[in-house]
Amino acid sequence: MKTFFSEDHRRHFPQAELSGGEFVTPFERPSRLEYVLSRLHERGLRDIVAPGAPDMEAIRALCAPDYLAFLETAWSEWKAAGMAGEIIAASFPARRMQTARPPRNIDGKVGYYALAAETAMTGGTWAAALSSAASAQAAQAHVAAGAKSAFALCRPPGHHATADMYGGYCFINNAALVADAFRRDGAQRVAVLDIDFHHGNGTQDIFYGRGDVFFASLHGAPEDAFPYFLGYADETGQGAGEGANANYPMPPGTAYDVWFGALDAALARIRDFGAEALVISLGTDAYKDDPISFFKLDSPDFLDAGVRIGKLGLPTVFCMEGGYAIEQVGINAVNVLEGFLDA
Ligand code: OKP
Ligand code: ZN
Repeated sequence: MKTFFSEDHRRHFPQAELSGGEFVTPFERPSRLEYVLSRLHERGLRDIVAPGAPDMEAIRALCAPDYLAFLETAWSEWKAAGMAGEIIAASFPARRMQTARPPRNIDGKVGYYALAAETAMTGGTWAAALSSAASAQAAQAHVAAGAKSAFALCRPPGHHATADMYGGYCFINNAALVADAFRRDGAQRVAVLDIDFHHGNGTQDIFYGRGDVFFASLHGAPEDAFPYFLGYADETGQGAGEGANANYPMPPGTAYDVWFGALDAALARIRDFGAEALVISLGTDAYKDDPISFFKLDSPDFLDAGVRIGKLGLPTVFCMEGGYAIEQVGINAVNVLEGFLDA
């Protein structure tokens, strides 16, 4: 399996994440990918290439134009307004406020386009987000050209980003770009399976009204876990998308004996849907020692999950999402890939 990876991810490294009322070094940090790269090498998956330039037309087809303009100019506007620190959202359009009109003031705009406050932006964030999207696009092109699978080693991750909001460490929804590209390349039906610990609210939102892309997510229940306001089991899609969304929320302490049942249920739905291509949002934060999550998967469980996914036999693109038990991120992510290849 070929890996697509851009060094430009390093251009996104804010110093601060708002966590528990204090600023901490972000959990989502560049060193995460070092562990994945070293594990890929260790396991002989050494075909690692840099993507070309991002396909901006496809990104513009996915995202709102005003949102993309915001991401591109946010840092210069923030600096021009005399802000001393990194970009952090503080004011949000909450219940019964105006949600259709972005303010002119950059502090207001940041809150308008953010879905949460933990995620800081800096001068390199836009370039890094584009490089992450480019890795996803290159992995998809590789599979569309006939490869059975590919790994997009994306950073920053993407599954919390909607067409018009950033947050949860995500700016551009890489998995959604891949799904849309498969559709454009001729797949009639595509599935996105999100095994990151957190609900893929962005991906769900993007495809909620569409019947051509099935979305399934296994995650910490919204009552207990970020992103808190989406991811319930009764969210099944709407309009043409009715029946094409499946959520598997699970409680604190969930281990593999329960988790794999949800995985098998999601895979059965994907098979029944008739998907011709598969996108995996590959987070490893369901791991037992993840510092911000509450599932109890062990490293061998990721290998088994990969086998189950591989048994679908679909052309598959893996997009890296979360995973913050840094030293195990590589083992767990590559375990999924190896299980898939051995299926
Ligand atoms: C992104 B991905 C830490 C709370 C963190 C945001 C989590 C974003 C997860 N005190 N809340 O899905 O792995
Ligand atoms: Zn996550």
